[in-house]
Amino acid sequence: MKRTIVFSSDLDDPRAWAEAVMSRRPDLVMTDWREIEDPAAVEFALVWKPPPGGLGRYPNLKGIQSLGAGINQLNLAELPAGVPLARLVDPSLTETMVDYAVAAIYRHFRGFDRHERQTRARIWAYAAPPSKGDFPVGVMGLGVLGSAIARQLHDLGFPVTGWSRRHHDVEGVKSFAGTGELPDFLASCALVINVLALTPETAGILCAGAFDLMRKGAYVVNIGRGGHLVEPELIAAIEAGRIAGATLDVFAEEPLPADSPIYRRPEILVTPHVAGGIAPSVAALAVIENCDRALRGETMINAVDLARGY
Ligand code: NDP
Ligand code: OXD
Repeated sequence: MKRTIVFSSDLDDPRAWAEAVMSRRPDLVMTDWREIEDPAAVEFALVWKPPPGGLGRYPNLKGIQSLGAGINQLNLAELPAGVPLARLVDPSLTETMVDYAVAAIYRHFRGFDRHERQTRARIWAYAAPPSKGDFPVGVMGLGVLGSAIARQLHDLGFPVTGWSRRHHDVEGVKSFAGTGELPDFLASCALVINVLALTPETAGILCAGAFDLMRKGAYVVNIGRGGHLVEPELIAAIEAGRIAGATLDVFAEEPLPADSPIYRRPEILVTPHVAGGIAPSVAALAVIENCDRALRGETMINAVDLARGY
């Protein structure tokens, strides 16, 4: 008998996912939520966001796999009680996040953001190329993605620091941890890139108080979640000259509304939540592994600790 996985996402391609999973495992059937005929047959869910009405409509659900590394797109309070949730850790996602981080950081480091504005204004302003040694980068969050980004930046020759809940041992990266060490971490960076998990403790962490602690003229890159950033306080810090510019991939409201003041700041580059990408053909392996585990009643890999929030 085939075991049924329900698929639900308004961003990802259901056919590509069904092909990636079912070509490897003919004993599994992955079906878009709109085409499920018997909700009681569904035992596993692969979701970016749950279908309308929620996942409670599947009485025999044994596991939920997020279609992202983060889980904040899901309303945890509305998930069926007692059904375990796992987040996605996948090499294709890590690679795209590292690439995005490096591209965004180099753009600020080499002043391409400034040169773009000068180009439009027909200004020729020579400035000697900066030295990496004078451009320490701080990575907020040294989890799966943050440590991969920090490692890559170190290999490229940037001085790198990292901040997380606990200390982490990443080669060449000075690790800070906890709220007590946050001020020293922030003061150490010419650019801060955020890739924290969003929890009640980290919500709003990129705020006026944090910008005041950073070096004058520092840059901010946010690829974590929109809820980490207090958007009006970033705009105020840019207007005051404290923060020189920002690259933002995630927003409190997505899509970012067309009348958002963020669009009016030339120092801010907006990308539409594209930092990380998941290749179904690669990530299907992790999904199948977790499906098997959930169906056997075993703990899924990268299971979310709901009490901790990530
Ligand atoms: P991990 O769970 O591996 O890492 C989360 C990090 O957050 C850990 O380092 C953790 O600390 C830290 N953290 C959590 N709470 C606190 C706290 N209170 N104080 C300090 N640090 C804290 O997740 P990933 O690295 O896989 O993903 C990180 C986030 O990136 C996701 O949650 C998601 O929101 C975002 N993301 C965005 C994408 C995009 O396209 N923009 C794509 C993919 C992910 P510790 O290590 O000590 O536990
Ligand atoms: C994720 C994301 O969490 O794409 O994976 O935001």
